[in-house]
Amino acid sequence: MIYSREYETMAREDLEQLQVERLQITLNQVYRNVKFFKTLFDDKHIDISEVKSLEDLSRLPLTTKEDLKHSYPYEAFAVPLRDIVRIHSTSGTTGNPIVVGYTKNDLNIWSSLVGRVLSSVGIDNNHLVQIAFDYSQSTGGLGFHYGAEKLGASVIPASGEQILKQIKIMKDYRSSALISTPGYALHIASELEALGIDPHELNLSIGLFGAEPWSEKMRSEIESKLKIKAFDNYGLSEIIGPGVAYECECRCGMHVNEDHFIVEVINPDTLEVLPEGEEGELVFTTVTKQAFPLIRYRTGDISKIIPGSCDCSRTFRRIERVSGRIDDMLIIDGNNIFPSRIEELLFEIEGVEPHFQIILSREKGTTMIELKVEISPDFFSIDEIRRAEDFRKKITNHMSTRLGLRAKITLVEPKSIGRSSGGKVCRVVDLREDNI
Ligand code: DLL
Repeated sequence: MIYSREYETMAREDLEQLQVERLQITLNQVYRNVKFFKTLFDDKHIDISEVKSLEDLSRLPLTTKEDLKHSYPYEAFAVPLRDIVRIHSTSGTTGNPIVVGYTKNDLNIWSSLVGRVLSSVGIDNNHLVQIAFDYSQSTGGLGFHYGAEKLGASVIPASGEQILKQIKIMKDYRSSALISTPGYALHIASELEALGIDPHELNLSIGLFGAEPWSEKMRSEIESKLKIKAFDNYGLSEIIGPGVAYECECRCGMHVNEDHFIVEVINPDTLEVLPEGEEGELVFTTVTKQAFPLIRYRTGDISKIIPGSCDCSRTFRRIERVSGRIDDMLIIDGNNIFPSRIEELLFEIEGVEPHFQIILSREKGTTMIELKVEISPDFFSIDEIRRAEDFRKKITNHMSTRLGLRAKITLVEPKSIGRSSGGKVCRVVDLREDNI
């Protein structure tokens, strides 16, 4: 089903004209209202009135996560705080998060864009939609909630619930669609198996998954274990949250909501714009956002624009499933974690050597995290086991309270974590077979 047929199937020429007009408005808005963009454009001698076509976009400077962190909390907002009605933030970045604001109009657009995502996989007002995304600062829970309500679906906000409660809700309320990370869907599947519940006893038919990388292999596994059809969707908080790109029933790439976001793919080293079909880093420019507009934002996500058109009749271009990151950001159950942040936190604890290793594996669909930490030889005598246990708990608490990272902490002897010939510790060992 096509939610906004007028836009989603617009002739390319008209769409591109609309993009240029909206881009020009956005450029004026950021130049006038966001000090960061004014300084950036002035420093690079950019005259925004000379941006007259989509090709001109590539002459504008790129924006990075790092740039936005310096605008903490509200410096990058393009409207006064009195016009902001919702605030979310990113997780996992070093130091301060990136705070993203929404005006009433932004929220309206956001829920329509999520409405498109849901409609494209067949969700409508006959569906009972169980949302298992976090409803707090991250954008997944509330983003999908408002989109599903806008469609008139019956929404079950189930995010905070334990897995057994999720399953009880799924069974008793007869949920027909599950919205979560793909990892969580696998976790539910394993738990159903353990409980001896046949998925045919459920009413579930559609799964809409995103917020973390997954593979075709994982899609097949989820589909066969839950007896559903599973779809991918992509988004990031800085751009809007979920609602940036979505699979349709053809499942051959994700359509970008191009009337609101201009997509480019760049070579992350040379920063050159790449042609369709070539893999590189996704870059987005928002063209309708009021509170938090972004120009040429580097996502760090690797993908490509798929050439050609789609059988579904949508004219929005498609991006391929995200195949990885250009940086070392880890996505664990939908949460973004940078190893550099773990390092920073470990340094705050006296007795920790600057060498650690993160080991990721999957158990019953859930990501298990082990953090191996080398301890200083001067810090423990051989008999101090109790002290070592307290120390382990201290690291466990530090990671959990400061980063939300629930990891098994293993203390290891100095120099016991493998080094490369250059002496570098391999920071991440990812044993999750289906993770890309
Ligand atoms: O993950 C927004 C979202 C929520 C999208 C629910 C889809 C569903 P952030 O927490 O800011 O926002 O994380 C954004 O997650 O840059 C990607 O690296 C990764 N990501 C999101 N969707 C996908 C996907 C939300 N379908 C970061 N496949 C992005 C692979 C994804 N990676």
